[in-house]
Amino acid sequence: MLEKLGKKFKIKGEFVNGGPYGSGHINDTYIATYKHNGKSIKYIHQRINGHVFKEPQKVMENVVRVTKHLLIKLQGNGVNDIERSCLQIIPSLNGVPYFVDEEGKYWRTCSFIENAHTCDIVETADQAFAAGAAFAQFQRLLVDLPGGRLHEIIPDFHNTVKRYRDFENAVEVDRSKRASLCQEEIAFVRYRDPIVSILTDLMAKGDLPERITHNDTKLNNVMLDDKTNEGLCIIDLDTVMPGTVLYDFGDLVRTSTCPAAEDEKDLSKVYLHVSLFKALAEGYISKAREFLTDVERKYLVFSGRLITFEQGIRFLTDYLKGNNYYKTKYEEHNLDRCRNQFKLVGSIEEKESELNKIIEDIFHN
Ligand code: ADP
Ligand code: GN1
Ligand code: MG
Repeated sequence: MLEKLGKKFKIKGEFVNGGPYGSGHINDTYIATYKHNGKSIKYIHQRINGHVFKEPQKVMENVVRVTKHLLIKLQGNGVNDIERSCLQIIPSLNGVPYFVDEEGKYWRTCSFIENAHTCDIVETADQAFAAGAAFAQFQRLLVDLPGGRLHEIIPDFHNTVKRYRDFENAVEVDRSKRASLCQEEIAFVRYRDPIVSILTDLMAKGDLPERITHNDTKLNNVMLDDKTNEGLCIIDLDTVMPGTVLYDFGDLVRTSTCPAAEDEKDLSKVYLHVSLFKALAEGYISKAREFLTDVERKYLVFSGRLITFEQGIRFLTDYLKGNNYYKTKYEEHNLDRCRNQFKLVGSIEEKESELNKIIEDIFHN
């Protein structure tokens, strides 16, 4: 299958082997190795999830605009490892950045970034720092993207009010007859109803600027250099679109400060680790200091709490609706993920004033 697929893209050389790759929840990712002029060259092929991304052409339009701009900026900044610092999209034989198969599914291909890795679970403060710095740099480089507004790939993607409404709707419909099994989690959500509109209200009032944001800043969406462990390249650009930088910082807090997997069932392992948070914030602010407004600064810690809460709501909603959105390995997987996220929300809430103090100290140093 991969060999046949590879022939649809401008790939040089002979197919050697390939297979499934990565641990994402949405798209299907494959790695393929080719031999060209005696050298081994790898590529990533991805089948875009058509259920989640209704207009894959628009996804790829955004990705191409963003990667082209990043490339120019990196060149201008004198970065020497440009090929490994920005995703390189390989066009299809027709010259477009995707190929549509006989089932109507969209595929894309990019160069494989060598000598780099992603982490599913944060292990060291250096990793948290690197992720924070890399995503802030990504936001910074996109501040002057020319052309019109990017496509809003998934409208209301981080609109927590809308996510809350979807959740209430799923409870009411109770399609899979599961609401009775998660009364505690439902109560957890409802108790926090007052916080859901805080960021959307600030955006609506114009107090939070709209910027180009990544919107899926999971730790495993940044490639770290094998040698230096520094952030090298931001990947998974499907949801790059207009948003607030707080969505990105919030998702970094969610995934880079807790030393356990997102689906860890032993909740004693799930908590916000303060020194990881400090490293993440230092990394992020080291590159974002110059463009963050006072309001953005003020809500950094809150964004971690809100985006983690929103993610828990999303997992719970998917569980209630019968697991149609995220890939799952077993029936209760989304419920376990939700419980995990809610445990982390509680931990962030407990430490909120300490974390705000850390942020203030970083800005004053
Ligand atoms: P998903 O949307 O499913 O999360 P990603 O684009 O994040 O898909 O890819 C899944 C994983 O594949 C990543 O976490 C990373 O480890 C690996 N990966 C993706 N793109 C590349 C690349 N260009 N070079 C090397 N590894 C990659
Ligand atoms: C999905 O594709 P992946 O695994 O990087 C999801 C994110 C969630 C994340 C939770 C398009 O990201 O929004 O935060 O799972 N992506 C989409 O792990 O919904
Ligand atoms: Mg990913």
